[in-house]
Amino acid sequence: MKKLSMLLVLVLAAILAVACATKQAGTGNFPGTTEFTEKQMADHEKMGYLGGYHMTEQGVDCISCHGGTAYVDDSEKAVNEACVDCHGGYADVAKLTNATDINPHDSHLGDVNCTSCHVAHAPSFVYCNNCHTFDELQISHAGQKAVYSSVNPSKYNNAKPNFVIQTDVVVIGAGGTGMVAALTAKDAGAKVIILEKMPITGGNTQLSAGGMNAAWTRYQKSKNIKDDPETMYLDTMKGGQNKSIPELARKLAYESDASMEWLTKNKIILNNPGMGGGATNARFHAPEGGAVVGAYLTAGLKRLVAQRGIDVRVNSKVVKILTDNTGTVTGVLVEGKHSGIYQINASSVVLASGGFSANSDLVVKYQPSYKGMSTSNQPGAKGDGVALGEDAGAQAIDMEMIQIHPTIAAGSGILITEAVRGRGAIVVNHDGVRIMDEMTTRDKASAAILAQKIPTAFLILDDDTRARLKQIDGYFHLHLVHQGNTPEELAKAINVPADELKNTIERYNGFVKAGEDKDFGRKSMPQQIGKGKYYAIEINPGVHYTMGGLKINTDAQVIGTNGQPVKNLYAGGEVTGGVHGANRLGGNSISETITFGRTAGMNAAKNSR
Ligand code: MEZ
Repeated sequence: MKKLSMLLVLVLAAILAVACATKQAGTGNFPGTTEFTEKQMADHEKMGYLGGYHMTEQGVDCISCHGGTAYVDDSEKAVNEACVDCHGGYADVAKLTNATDINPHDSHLGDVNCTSCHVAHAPSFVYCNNCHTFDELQISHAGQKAVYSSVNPSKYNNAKPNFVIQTDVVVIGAGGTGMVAALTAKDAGAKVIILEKMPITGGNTQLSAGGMNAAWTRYQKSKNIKDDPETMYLDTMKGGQNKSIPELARKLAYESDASMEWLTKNKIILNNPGMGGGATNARFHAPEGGAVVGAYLTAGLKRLVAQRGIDVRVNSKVVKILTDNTGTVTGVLVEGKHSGIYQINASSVVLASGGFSANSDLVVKYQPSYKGMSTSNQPGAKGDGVALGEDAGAQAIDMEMIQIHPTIAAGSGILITEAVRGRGAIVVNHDGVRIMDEMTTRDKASAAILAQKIPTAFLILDDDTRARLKQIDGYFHLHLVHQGNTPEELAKAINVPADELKNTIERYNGFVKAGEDKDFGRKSMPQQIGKGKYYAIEINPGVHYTMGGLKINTDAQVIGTNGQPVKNLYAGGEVTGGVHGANRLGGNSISETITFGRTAGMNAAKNSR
């Protein structure tokens, strides 16, 4: 009997080893190249990787996680389904892990792949800490956090793809612009594949805080806010120091209401317009109650993408845009996490891969004085799209035009939305003195902070401002807010002179009452400061947005170095240059995402017919 069970164990072990080690033909488009020998699995256990732990400590075999073969697709769908089968979904796991008030299973990223953090055959890491600094978040089987590199297309000049597939439209990047482009192309009848190099979708759009600029919308009308596209266009030009390409800025403004209607039709409701920096009218639209826009918007877009059954591939990095000998784009080369290099032939390619704020080498190359600054961006914002586009013959413009946002929470990458100022906060320095018109443009607000002896400052607000903007609750949740029952108590909490802070608040309240800011000429002063408690958030400027990028025309066609459109290549969003000139207005990025995403998707689909 003992011998029989020994034999059974050996047979099972042999089956398991074969299952893990055999390179499978796979199904669908991915042959799958992941293979681990028994010895490697034992090493993974020794090195503390999750896969080895599951196998040796928990008795879980490869088949249970990999769904019957060693084949793993790049998006790791089957593996993630297996995680959820055993451990439950996000909501279930959130309940088990709410030991701290910051719960990564209940985050603005939504239901992302478990394997974004819990990695089986390499060290795990807390993905949130790419942007946050949550020292208290621990994860088992952890190692260093992942390092994301930028792409070098010329390295792939002679690369041989493992296999080739075909589609109508390839979209590079699954942030807001990419998802909008893909949805529009799909609705126009095209077969679409979205490629995303990161393990999660959402891109920078997911982190976007304040809102979307749009002029003369149904939501403004319902609140009797007067506005018009021409004023939005003029504000955009002025804010960008008149360096925008006028027809692109004009398109942004004149199509903004149609973009808002597109969102409304798709049940994404941004019905809360407020003031944004550099805007003449309240056109900075947030969701209900002033909730954070990015998480809400991307959740809606992800839902639509899933409903349409669009093929979204994460962990899939485009390493080269392919062209024929006339310079016409014919497709892309992809490096899949598991499938290796493969080729997609496509009639149209849309670049929607974002900017380069998270590529400090590139930022410093164009703006040496930004060395060492934090960024509000997700770690994948490396400027791959510009590198890929230039390699395919496109023209990059305005690369030195890089925006720093004045209010990044000090010591972190967390953006404190400018809507906090729009809803009533003021900015003081470490002497407790106001230093700017808080509603000025970002370049000027950042310069005012950087000119201080200590180059950080404090947003000062009260319970009234808090009540007007739901997302402020999030800053409390992240432990970013100091508080006091009086100005003096608050001054003590942030170590600024109490008399000065009290005088500053009283003086500002006098300006609000008189309707005139005698110190800085601030126009929009919604209310006095003094209801309920007093709050302060320490902030400093950080790299936020890259205005430069690939040149496009109003049809979202990418322009080549010869001044002509690169055939079959489209782009939208932060990967492009020319819409915002030297300085983008807050709220114009989401507007650009929807408007240019739709144009790129529509024209890419038409071109593929
Ligand atoms: O458009 C932005 O970058 C934006 C609105 C940021 C913010 O302050 O909320």
